[in-house]
Amino acid sequence: MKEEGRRVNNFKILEEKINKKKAQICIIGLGYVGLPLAVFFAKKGYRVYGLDNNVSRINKLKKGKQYIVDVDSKDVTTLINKKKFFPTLTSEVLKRSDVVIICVPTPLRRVKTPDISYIINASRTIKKYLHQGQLIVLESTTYPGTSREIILPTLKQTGLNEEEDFYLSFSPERVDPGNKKYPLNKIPKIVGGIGRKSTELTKNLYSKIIKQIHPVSSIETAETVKLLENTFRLVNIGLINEFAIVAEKLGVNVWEVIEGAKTKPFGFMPFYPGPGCGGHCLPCDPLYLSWKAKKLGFKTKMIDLASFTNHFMPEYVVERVERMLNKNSAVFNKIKILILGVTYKKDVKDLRESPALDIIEKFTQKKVKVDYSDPLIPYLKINDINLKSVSLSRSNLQKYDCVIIVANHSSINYDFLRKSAKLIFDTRNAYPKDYSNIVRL
Ligand code: SAJ
Repeated sequence: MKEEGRRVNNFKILEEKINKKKAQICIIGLGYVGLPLAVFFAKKGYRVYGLDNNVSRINKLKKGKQYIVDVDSKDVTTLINKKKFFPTLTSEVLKRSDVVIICVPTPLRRVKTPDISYIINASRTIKKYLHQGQLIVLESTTYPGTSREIILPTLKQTGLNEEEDFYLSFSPERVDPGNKKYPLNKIPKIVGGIGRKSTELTKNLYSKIIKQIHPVSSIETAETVKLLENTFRLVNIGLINEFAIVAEKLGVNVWEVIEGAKTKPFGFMPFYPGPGCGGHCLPCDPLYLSWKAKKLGFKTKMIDLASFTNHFMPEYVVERVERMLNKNSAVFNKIKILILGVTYKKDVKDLRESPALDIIEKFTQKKVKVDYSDPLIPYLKINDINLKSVSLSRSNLQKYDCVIIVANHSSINYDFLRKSAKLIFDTRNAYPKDYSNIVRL
């Protein structure tokens, strides 16, 4: 077939496969982003390969075990039995895949610089099997330029060309773990291709499972949209955390202040103070932007300042508790503390960057006896500290000089807790009303 003919054909062939649900899709990375995406496409009738290098994950999926809060393991089993979803460890499936969606982690290195090694490895694996008419989509949050500067050159080493032989787009994931109001298919999707055809094909693909698709003019624009979203959250969380510190000095209830400000029908969006900012996204993603900006000769300040403030909150929590207990003339290293809820946010079984871990470490460094209780986390290992979740019985609660609410899980019986604990430091406004034995952040 002539060069031109083949290239026009690639676009039409793939478009038709997508429309007829004949396109075979491979999702690389079956985490909180990749697994829900795989399930949605498979439920729509596509044949989906789930490629992950984590043996226990693949085994769990094959045994119908759940490990992602937003995915029902029964769905996975049904889709596997219907031969629509194939969890696999072997990258050979890429040979048969018309669409490849990369959903791998993009963490930070110890020195707080981007670690895109997972994206690089995925690109090299895809390159081995890259063929005519394939669409590659990156969903992992990363710095603007990653697709064009890292993925594209890797794929072009095959001698194939973008927009003719293969297609390449960025479409940021927007999953909010545990948010039942906004499942994946109800969250508008940003798509930006390396060229017009890539954007078109990606828009068509996602429109099969998501109502609202928002195409943008370039792949860098799509990468940057995502970073604006998370930087916006990080900076506002930093702002309200600093506000909480000032409010305490002013002797006003910051939660009441926020409720008051929320009555303004325009120009205000509520954020809430807390013991810190955890999760695998917000503490990390914005630093991808500040890193790239610095490379381009501009030192950002807001992101770094917000990160600093958020990272200070665990220390602030310890200092507040110290002050509270000193008032009761407790000798600090004789007291016992219970941390209630150790995950990075309520009702999500995830410890990554959780402020509770910093709080436990800081108390331990002060030689304070600290335990934790969390219905989602039976055991906890922090460096050489090994802890087991304490049950919330009245006799147990009575043993602690202070209970600190760090993750306000919905399953906790807060009325029982209030009536059983000597003193509660509530960092999440779990108790909107005042009680004599409860102090708020
Ligand atoms: N937090 C506060 N105050 C707030 C909001 C959050 O202290 O007002 C804390 C939380 O307790 C948590 C951390 O910040 O420790 C992050 O919480 P989050 O819900 O903002 O972040 P994630 O990582 O669970 O999910 C977010 C998504 N969240 C929302 O949009 C509500 C969204 O930004 C992304 O889809 C996702 O990160 C991602 O993957 O980037």
